[in-house]
Amino acid sequence: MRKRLALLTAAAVLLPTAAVAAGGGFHADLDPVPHDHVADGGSDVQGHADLALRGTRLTIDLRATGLTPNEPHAMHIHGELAALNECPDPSADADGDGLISLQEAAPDYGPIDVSLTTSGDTSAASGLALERFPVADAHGVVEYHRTVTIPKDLSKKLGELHVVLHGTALPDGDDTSLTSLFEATLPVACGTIDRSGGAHLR
Ligand SMILES: [Cu+2]
Repeated sequence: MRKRLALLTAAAVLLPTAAVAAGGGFHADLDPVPHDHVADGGSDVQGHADLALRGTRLTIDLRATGLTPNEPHAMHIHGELAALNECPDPSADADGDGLISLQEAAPDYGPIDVSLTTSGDTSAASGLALERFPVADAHGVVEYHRTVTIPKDLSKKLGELHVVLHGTALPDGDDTSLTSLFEATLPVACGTIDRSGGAHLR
């Protein structure tokens, strides 16, 4: 009996290490994608995502502020090995309009891998399913919690990918709602997914 108890204790001590090997905890600090502040109406989206991976089950806890209130915001995990897999810097503004568009940012952070929708499909096919993305509250805050299944090859690369939030109402007449696909897809915040320390595991 005493021997079994000792084994159980040893297993409990070893478990956190095993969890790291099989997946583990990740996080991403979401910072504004650098736009010209006149061009984007002073968008300043910041946030944080905790990601817990167990096999191919990924639990995402995300909170972001500064989003266009009462509007849906597309959120994705982006990246591929062929892309640079970094958040875009001001040099990504190829056409010089002061905004880094979806197309201009793609070479930096790569294509959509996971769509952080609130229900249903989470593949790249749902990348623009705005009716299933979280809607910012009246204060521009999005809180998101969901566990999704991701492709196995992606689960192995999670620590090389990015979380990107999209959508801002530009100061162009109707500056309180997303009136075009350009506005709905404009990347507003990006964060590198990094492996968390053991303290973040749960
Ligand atoms: Cu995206």
